[in-house]
Amino acid sequence: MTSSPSAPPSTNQHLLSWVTEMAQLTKPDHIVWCDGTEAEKQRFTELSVKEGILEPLNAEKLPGCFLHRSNPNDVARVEHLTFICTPTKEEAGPTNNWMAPKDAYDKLGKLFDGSMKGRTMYVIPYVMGPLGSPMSKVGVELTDSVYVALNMRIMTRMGKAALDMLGASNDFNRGLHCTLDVNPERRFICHFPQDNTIWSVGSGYGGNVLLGKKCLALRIGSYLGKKEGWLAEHMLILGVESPEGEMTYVAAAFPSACGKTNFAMMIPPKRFKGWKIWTVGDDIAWMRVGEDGRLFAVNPEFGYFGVAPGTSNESNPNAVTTVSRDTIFTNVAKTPDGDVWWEGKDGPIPPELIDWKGQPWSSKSTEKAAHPNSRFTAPAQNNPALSKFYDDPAGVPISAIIFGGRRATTVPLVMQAFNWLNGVFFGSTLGSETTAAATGKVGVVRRDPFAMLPFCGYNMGEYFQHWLSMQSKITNPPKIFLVNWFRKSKDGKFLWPGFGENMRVLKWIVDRARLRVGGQETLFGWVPRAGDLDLSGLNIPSEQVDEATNIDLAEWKNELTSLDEFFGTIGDTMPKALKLNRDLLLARIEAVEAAG
Ligand code: TSX
Ligand code: MN
Repeated sequence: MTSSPSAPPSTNQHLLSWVTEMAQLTKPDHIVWCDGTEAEKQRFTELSVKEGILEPLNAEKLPGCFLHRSNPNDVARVEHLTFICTPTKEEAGPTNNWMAPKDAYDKLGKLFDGSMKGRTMYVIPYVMGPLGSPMSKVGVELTDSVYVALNMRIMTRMGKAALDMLGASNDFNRGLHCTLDVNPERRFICHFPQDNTIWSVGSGYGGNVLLGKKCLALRIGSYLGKKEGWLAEHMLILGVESPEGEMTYVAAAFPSACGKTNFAMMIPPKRFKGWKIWTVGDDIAWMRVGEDGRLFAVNPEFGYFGVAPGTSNESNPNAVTTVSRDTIFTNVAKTPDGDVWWEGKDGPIPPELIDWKGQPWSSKSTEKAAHPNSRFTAPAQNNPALSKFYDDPAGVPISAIIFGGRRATTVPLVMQAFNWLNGVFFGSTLGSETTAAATGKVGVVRRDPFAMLPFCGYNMGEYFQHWLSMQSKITNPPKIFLVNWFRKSKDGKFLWPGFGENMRVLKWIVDRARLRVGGQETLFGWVPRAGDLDLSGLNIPSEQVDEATNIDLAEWKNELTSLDEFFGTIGDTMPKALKLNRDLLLARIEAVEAAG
């Protein structure tokens, strides 16, 4: 027999028998084992173009880039169809949808039965995390989507390397995905933490089908982290290099639409000549305690699955370079000469486009040309600011953890937690204010603790407790900070310029973590005193910075009322220490008020 790409390249009996079992269920016509080679990428790409799954783009402007349009009913993650399937409902907790494992296997099993008839099953072995790292995990995704195979090739270490790492072990995540007919009525994303298994049906969209990312690296990962004593977090990782070559690593959690990718790839302003930001990751951090008691982080991913709209040379030049080659664009608009376009891209708005649905679009159109959740899938190696340690099996030592939200009021530009408890409290309070477009109600805070509400694979109160409990293991802990780039003046203008200017805040954070800059104690944390933040060369009035950094006790009193309500929704697993911390802050505000 000649060697064929479809012959199983593995002798792992656990893997082979599971693939056979899943093939008996889904009944594909063909099975293709992915090896991760360049030749395979070529084949998959040609097939995708032939089948209309990918559209070639202008090879001169965007070498190696392609456009995919998803079904218009399938453009985002579906939280209401995402389930944590633990033996008891309590394990999933009140913030997750729950299905009993047997019910979920039965229900989805019926949908999977014969679902790949006439189709090809791709077997995608992949590693989340650097090869050879004790923190890395192997997954295998079975899918009927060649688009998934091509995306997984960018987002993970995919193919032979994963089979080599797995060896004869039974320790791998079992992922099964079938696109079906992309009917929202038959769309489910089910996680079985106890079985290290993920079943996804009825969607072709990234977050629902690239099972290594949100499903494994966060939902299953967080469950394993709790069980095994580490942290799987929705955090970027970056290195700050000083002109003297000193490196400081920070991890940062922000809810969606706060500019995590922009922050991870930030370019410092002119004033910070010689300073450099290096990207380790833009979305997910796996962190464990090292032998020296510090927290070490790896980025489990190998690429960026980022939101396209708003990406420009103004907001993120490194991302613009990153997506200029070997990138898959999903649901963006296309120019007549085969370039891509989205709202918030540089330059004039093209007069005519093909919109994300494939329809002609003109600048008179009232509809958006690119879908607001349109994406790029791009290799990390394309990023000019990629840290040389992004692939280091040991990870990078984290000196500071930053939590951030999108808040028009209350939360100051930056504040350092007094201690670990206070820092975990910051994380538990994260949230974003809703904009009129989203709900019609402006200024309502939607809580997203640790930016993990949609991604925690178990009970949120127990997750908070896990964070509190990690303190005893991390004998050399990072300092914890809360930031807010989005505070507004009374007349609704952003007070802080943000973007590259965030370097000024980051420098204070680095210097605080290294115990070499001052701060002022407030009721809620340490804040920079006048002169502690380097504002040289920044062309904004000092009163505006004062307003951005101000702490208003009346606003905080409202905040604590809102938090009491939110903590109540977590149920009886809500750690008492966090509730008491909230009560303590209220008591201290009331004492200040009583003193007049
Ligand atoms: O990503 C953002 N960051 C972090 C950058 C490192 N965004 C975009 C958020 C949507 C994804 C920001 N938007 C940031 C920010 O720091 N700040 C703002 C708010 C803002 C918007 C426009 C201006 C200023 C602030 N424009 C001018 O001041 C001219
Ligand atoms: Mn994310």
